[in-house]
Order: sequence, then structure tokens, then C-alpha cells
Amino acid sequence: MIPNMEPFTRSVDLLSGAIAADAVVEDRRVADLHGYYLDDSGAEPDRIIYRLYAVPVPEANSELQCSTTVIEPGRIGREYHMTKGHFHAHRDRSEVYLGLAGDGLLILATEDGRHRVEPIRKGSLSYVPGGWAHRSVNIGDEPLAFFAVYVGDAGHDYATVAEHGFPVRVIQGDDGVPLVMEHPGHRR
Ligand code: M6P
Ligand code: ZN
Repeated sequence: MIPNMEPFTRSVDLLSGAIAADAVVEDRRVADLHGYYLDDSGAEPDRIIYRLYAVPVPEANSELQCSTTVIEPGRIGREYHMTKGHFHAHRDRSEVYLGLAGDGLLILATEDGRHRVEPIRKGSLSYVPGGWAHRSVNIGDEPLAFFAVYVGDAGHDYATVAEHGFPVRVIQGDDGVPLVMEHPGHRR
């Protein structure tokens, strides 16, 4: 084949997760996540929950999307800061996470009601097979940063998660320790 893209190199700050130069930066704030948390009524709508840095790559199944996510420490009510979470619009597309900094959990769920909880920390490599929705949660006191690479045309299906939720939520227990609890509102 004759390639139609040029090779390139970008710099990832391994401590902060920031990607330099032309990365597309997007902030997700409390207001953007309304409905994802049990109760966000006490949280300032402008507070940044997480920041995404995405290297612009065509959305084709021959390409690989590369991004970092940095989740600030904190809670909304008793729930730890977390991403929206999504299935891939093309369900069979997979993804890999490499933990860079902080202390987190990766929550995975299938449409038939199974779930898994995996750690995210410096050096953790998590494989997200097709068909598993994924959400990351910062359970530490420092920013949680991880690198993700996924099939170029995977796409994000947020609607299924927004409608059904994840089977578990991560909250701070009475002793201050993170607790993974069944989510009563979750429907199959
Ligand atoms: C990772 C990848 C991205 C995703 C981001 C935030 O970097 O999975 O595709 O956008 O996490 O997660 P979400 O889009 O669910 O808020
Ligand atoms: Zn994904």
C-alpha cells in the first residue's frame, strides 16, 4: 500500500499526563456530568472533574486513537470523581489503558450485567476487550492520569450508560476507605 499519513512523535508528560503541541484538550466539568452522579446538588457546576488530551487521528479502523485522561481528586457527595464511561459505538472495538500517575479504579461492565473492577496506577496495563463499557474513578488524593489507545473508529456510546448506569458505584465509606457498592438503580 501507499500510506496516506506521515509518521509523527508527540511528548507525553508522564507525571501530569499532559500531551504537548496540537493535542485537542477538553475539560469535563460538574455541569457536563449532570445525571451521572447520585447527587451533584452540592457541587459547583464549573468544577473541572477531568481533562482529556487527544492526539488528532482519523476515525478509521486502520488507525489508533491516542489520548490521556487526567481526573482531579475529589468527590461529589460520597462518590469519587469519575469519567462518564462509555461503550464503543462499534461494540467489538478494544482499548488499552496504561496508568501514569495516581490511584484509581477501572470499572468495566457488559450489557448482560457482568462487571469487573481493575486497578489503575503508575505502570498498570489494562486491556478492555470489545463489548465492555469502561469508566475510570480517582480514589486517591492526587490527580489520576492514564494513557489510552483504541481502534480509530471505535466511537463513544454514552447513551446506553446514561440510561442504565454501571452495576457498581465507588463511594467513600464511613471509615474513609473507598467502597465498591452495588448500584441499586442499575437495570439490565
Ligand atoms: C479514555 C478513553 C477516551 C475517553 C476518556 C474519558 O481516555 O477511553 O476514549 O473519552 O477516557 O472517558 P469518557 O469519554 O467516558 O468520559
Ligand atoms: Zn473507550
